[in-house]
Amino acid sequence: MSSTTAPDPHAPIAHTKLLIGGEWVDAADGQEYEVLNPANGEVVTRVAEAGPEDVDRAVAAARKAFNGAWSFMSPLERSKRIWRLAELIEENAPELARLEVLSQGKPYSLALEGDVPTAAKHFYYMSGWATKIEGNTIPVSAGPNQHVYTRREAIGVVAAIVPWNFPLVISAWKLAPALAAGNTVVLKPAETTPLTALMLGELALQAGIPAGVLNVLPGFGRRAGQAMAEHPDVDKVTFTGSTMTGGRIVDAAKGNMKKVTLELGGKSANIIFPDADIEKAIAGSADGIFFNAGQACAAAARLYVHEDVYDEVVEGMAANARNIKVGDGFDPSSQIGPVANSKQFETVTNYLEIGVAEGGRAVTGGNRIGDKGYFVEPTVFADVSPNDRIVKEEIFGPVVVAQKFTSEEAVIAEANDSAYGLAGGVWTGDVGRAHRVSAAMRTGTVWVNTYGAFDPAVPFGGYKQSGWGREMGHEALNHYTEVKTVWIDLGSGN
Ligand code: TXE
Repeated sequence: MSSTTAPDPHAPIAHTKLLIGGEWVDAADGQEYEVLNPANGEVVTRVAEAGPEDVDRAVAAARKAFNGAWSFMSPLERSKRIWRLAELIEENAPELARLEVLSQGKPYSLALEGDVPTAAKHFYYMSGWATKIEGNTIPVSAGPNQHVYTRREAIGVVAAIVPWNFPLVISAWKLAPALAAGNTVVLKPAETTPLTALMLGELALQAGIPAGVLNVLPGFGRRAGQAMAEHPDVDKVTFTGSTMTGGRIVDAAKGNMKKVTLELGGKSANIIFPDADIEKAIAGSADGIFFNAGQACAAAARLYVHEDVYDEVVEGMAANARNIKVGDGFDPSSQIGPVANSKQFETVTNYLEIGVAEGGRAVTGGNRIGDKGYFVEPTVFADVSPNDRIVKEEIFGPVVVAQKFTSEEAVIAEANDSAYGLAGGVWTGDVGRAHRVSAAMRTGTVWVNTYGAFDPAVPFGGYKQSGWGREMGHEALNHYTEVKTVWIDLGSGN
């Protein structure tokens, strides 16, 4: 915990309206909804609820800014303002962290020292790219005196739809490259966690990012989100969330063939070989699943342990789980907070029952904690079978399922036996094995002797049903640009 004074959960919240074209406005139909604190169910505030008419207004504002101020700004100016936004995020870290805890539930220290600086880093990193988006000159064989080159141009108006597990960080994953490439954005935070996105909108204005470049619409997925994905004047949708909703977005985007990138669910396999540093593997694997109460798309949810070290690892994971202090995010001793909303709490507790019904053995955990708020015990299920629902399906809570394996070949087959392909982990002291298994895993990321490491420069995304495209790094930037080919016949000069 940093030395910053403890935040006041009841201090006023500055922004609860929609941000459209640089103005804070009510929803066109006057709708509002309550944001609840997942630690106690209390109403944190009411926010304006965007509907289709507000989406129209926000898209129009984004289009105007795209055709106007933002396009006319030099790459260097754009870069400086994105950099300034990163600085403002750092300068406002305590308030951003407070807002994140209020509606998401995570520990304040984690928000303050993790989420907020991470969000800033994405803007710092991407600000540098704004001045380095280059095309190529291409030698062609089609004839003499042909001059062919490409330009990378902004796509236009981007609809960014984000979830509730890392509201600020995932907004940054999308906004930073979108803005660096010169796009304008309509951002819809998840309905339960709109507060940091709204503050980000305020900070973008303070950073000199022109009105309309970033519009923020709190609202519900089936209403505002759907309207954004369907909107005929949106050029691209970038989405993070469930695979099921990703499918709906693809359908909705078809109308005008929007570009779509999706970062979806996962059920990542984490493999511990007997030649690994077992103590380090246990600590990393526990953090890989219990961090953020298991609400991470890349969570190390399926644990595969070699038979020689299985009992030791399972017991080590259970001991680690038992030691985790679960509590209100504003309690400095809390290491993980509640599950972030009532719907997700029902999902997780339902899976705990399914796990037992399927014959899984809860070595530790398996229950909710208390009867107020959405707290769930960190849970280790052992003796599960490959076809159990708790092994196949994404739980998205602090629940790990452990299985025993006997050979490298067998564990690779089991690890890859998943509809998802987001990430995976390998713990081994054998460098050959590390590379062999990494190459064999059908996932967008493989961590070796570590888990859950991220950096704004490093691409992240899924194989199979875990998504389309990549977040972060230069790869992400490409998803926010169109490639234009310019082909010129230079003539003969005669
Ligand atoms: O997700 P949704 P939910 C997984 C996790 C979780 C499950 C359900 O397994 O249990 O998804 O969570 C917006 N058109 N992940 O229901 O629906 C919605 O408003 C447009 C994994 O909360 O995917 C929110 O902003 N938008 C994940 C966002 O989609 C729509 C993170 C995510 O909500 C929409 C979160 C629609 N028709 C959940 N319907 C990850 N990959 O990290 C909803 N939304």
